[in-house]
Amino acid sequence: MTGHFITLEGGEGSGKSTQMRFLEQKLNANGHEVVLTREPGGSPGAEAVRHVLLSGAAERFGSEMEALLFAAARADHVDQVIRPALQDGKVVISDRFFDSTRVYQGASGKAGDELLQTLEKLACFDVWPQLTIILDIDPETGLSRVTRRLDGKGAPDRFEKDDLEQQEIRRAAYLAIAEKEPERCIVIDANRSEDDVAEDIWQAVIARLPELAAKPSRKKPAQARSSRTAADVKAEAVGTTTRKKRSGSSRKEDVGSAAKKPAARRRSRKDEPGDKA
Ligand code: ATM
Repeated sequence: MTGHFITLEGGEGSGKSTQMRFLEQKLNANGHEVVLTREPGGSPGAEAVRHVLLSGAAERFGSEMEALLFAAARADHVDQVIRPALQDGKVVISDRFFDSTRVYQGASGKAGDELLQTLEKLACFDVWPQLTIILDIDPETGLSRVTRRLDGKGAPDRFEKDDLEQQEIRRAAYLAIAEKEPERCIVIDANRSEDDVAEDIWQAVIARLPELAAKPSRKKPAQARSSRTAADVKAEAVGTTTRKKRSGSSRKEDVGSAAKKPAARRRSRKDEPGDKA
């Protein structure tokens, strides 16, 4: 896959949606085609599951059930939207991805690491973020931003209604992920002006993925560095063995045997391509 996959993560009110649009503009100005997407959702099937999750309909079944539903939505999103765009050489930026499940259903819920790792393997297979930008916000500041945003425009969703203590747990969980996976994650202080945050994000992107600072070369797509990093990070995160990627190799050759079955299943699907969020 010749594209690049960047995820944005953070607590409520951290400004992810605004910042992903700023980043899109910078990347477009550098000649890159960008797909903005989000989770839960991003494809028609996943958007249907988003509705169930954010309405709170699954809350009473517990965080493990919610984790399964988020993973089902993610599998569709990856298959229908993210993987095809990466295969086309685009830059995909997703507002939330599997770190949200680790934080919301894991750290601030009851879903265990083993379940979450299995779900990540099933849903993501060979699609792993090369860079995850964690927007770190003081929970009180974040919640007051959400309150201002919601003012008169509807009720908080299933997760926005959680209290300050939960938001503190989530913030700590994001920071712990960044500490554990520094090669994939970068933490940006989001308690500042939008412009300052946007500038730091851009500097982080071009430091980690320098090929994005230049115009894309149609003849020779920049690929080797990023796909190696993604595979390595995946192996580290989920404990699978990785094999060296050969040029022109099939997806089967990219990751360990534990993840081969879902690939065969997905290749046979005839679903409609997903939309952009
Ligand atoms: P947004 O508000 O960023 O659209 O996300 C919807 C909610 O879904 C978000 N909480 N709030 N507010 C976090 C939650 N969520 C999870 O709990 N687990 C997940 O895996 C994902 C992707 C989102």
